[in-house]
Amino acid sequence: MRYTPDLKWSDVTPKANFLNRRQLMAGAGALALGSIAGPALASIQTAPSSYSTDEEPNSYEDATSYNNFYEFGTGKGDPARYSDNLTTDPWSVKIDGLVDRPGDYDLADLTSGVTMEERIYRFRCVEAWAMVIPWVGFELSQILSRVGVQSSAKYVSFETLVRPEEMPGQRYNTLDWPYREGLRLDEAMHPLTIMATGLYGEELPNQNGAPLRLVVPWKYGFKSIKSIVRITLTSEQPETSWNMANPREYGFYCNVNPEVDHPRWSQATERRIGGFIAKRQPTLMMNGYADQVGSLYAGMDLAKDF
Ligand SMILES: Nc1nc2c(c(=O)[nH]1)N[C@H]1C(S)=C(S)[C@@H](COP(=O)(O)O)O[C@H]1N2
Ligand SMILES: [Mo]
Repeated sequence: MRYTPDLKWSDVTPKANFLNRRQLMAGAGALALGSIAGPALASIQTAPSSYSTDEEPNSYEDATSYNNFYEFGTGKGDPARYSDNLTTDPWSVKIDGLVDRPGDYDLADLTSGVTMEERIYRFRCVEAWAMVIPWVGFELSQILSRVGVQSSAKYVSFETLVRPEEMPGQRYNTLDWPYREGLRLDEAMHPLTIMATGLYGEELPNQNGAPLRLVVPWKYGFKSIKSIVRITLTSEQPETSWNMANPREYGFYCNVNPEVDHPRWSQATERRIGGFIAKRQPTLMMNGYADQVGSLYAGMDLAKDF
């Protein structure tokens, strides 16, 4: 894990602002990046952030064909197979609750002017497999600061789109839709918490949560909610889909922790998805991000607050 807190993103790369294609086309960003035109639209120019892991990323194929996105079915191949019809443009995100400027924000407005970066994060599913993925996105704190979080806010909750016509998995009650997730405000404001709009320098494919999804690299994958349409600031701990479905197996925090097993299987080791590396390896505390985020949980009993 490479992490240098006093080294800013702008120090390691001269290209501080990376915009996705949607932003380029939206115009707001196009002015700032006037020299980028034509063929450059086909890919987003990025360089790894100082927050990135230096582990070898998985292939694009792994990251886009082996997914969890129950709105499209419960099989790992279902999201790639059944998400083609999802309309992600236009897209608007309702931001409400304890904020100064609540409203329905068009995605292009919401992301215009934010600093986009590429970050290579370890990603660890509760089912004990892991991948390393180069995400394109921005720190969630950037948009939270913009809408003005009120001092009474303690948590952030997120909801996924409900559109059974385009999300065939939502025709079944596998979960109580919408998919919901939540973070404590300090977790949400942490610089490792990003909203991703792309991966591998490309716009996010639908199966990975287009056009906007959360990525919280020290927590089990299910916290990283996809295709977000609502962000609510609350004073009470919000309900989360997996906790509602099975509170014994899924708590609110869901920090990757080799010492706290899932009731039905061990979390001590994990399997890296991809190619020939099928060997199990030890799970790292907080998925390898303990130095950065461990202090958020000082004094808490992580066996109780799992
Ligand atoms: N809306 C929604 N978000 C979701 C899920 C889901 O079923 N629905 N699955 C979660 C789980 S369990 C994991 S492991 C990750 C998988 O992200 P990926 O497919 O991009 O690797 O998405 C998370 N976000
Ligand atoms: Mo997961």
